[in-house]
Amino acid sequence: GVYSFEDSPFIMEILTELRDKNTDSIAFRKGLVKLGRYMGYELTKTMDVEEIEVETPLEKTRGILVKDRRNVVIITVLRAAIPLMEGLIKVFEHARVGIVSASRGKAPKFEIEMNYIKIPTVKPDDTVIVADPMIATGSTLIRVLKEVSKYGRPKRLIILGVLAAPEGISRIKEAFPEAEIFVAKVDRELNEKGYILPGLGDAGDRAFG
Ligand code: HSX
Repeated sequence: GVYSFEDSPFIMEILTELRDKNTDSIAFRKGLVKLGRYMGYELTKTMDVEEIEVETPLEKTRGILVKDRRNVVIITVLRAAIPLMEGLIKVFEHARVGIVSASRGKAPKFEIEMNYIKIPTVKPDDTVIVADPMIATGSTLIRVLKEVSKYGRPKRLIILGVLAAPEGISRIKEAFPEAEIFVAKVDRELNEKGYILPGLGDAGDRAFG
């Protein structure tokens, strides 16, 4: 399924700041880091937990361990996902991290070029989180997911983005039905250049200049 965080006022406020064309790159990067952290926190609510016993200085009591939090692989799609990853790592501090570069060519073909791929082995109890702020046509992520699937089959395959266009979501769901897509918001549409509307512009340019 697709999960959006439209019912979270704080996440929506950060998204609003990212959309604002007057937000400079310092604030834009900080906003992406925050979204990584808070959306990562929301993700933990969907993870398996284990009941454990804990000893306080006074007595024994029961506690929990978010088991899946320890088995996370984050795949960072250069370059806009770097700040998002930084935020995610604050929640998933044990994460192994894969880095891939993928850039989309111009309309109408939108061909994807991948020059750098470094992905750790994916184990059966891993949760793979592929981070890319913008899911427009979905071509980038489909290409990345094809690559990631060569490294092993995870327990869960999660895509974490900020904005997605409906077109991109349906293409990804068709190619990878097992993928769970988490985005701050699903936006209205794509324009003919493949930009999300209303969107926030080019996330890489806005974050890094
Ligand atoms: C932007 O374009 C994003 O960060 C993604 O990597 C990509 C999304 O476009 P698409 O492949 O979904 O159309 O640079």
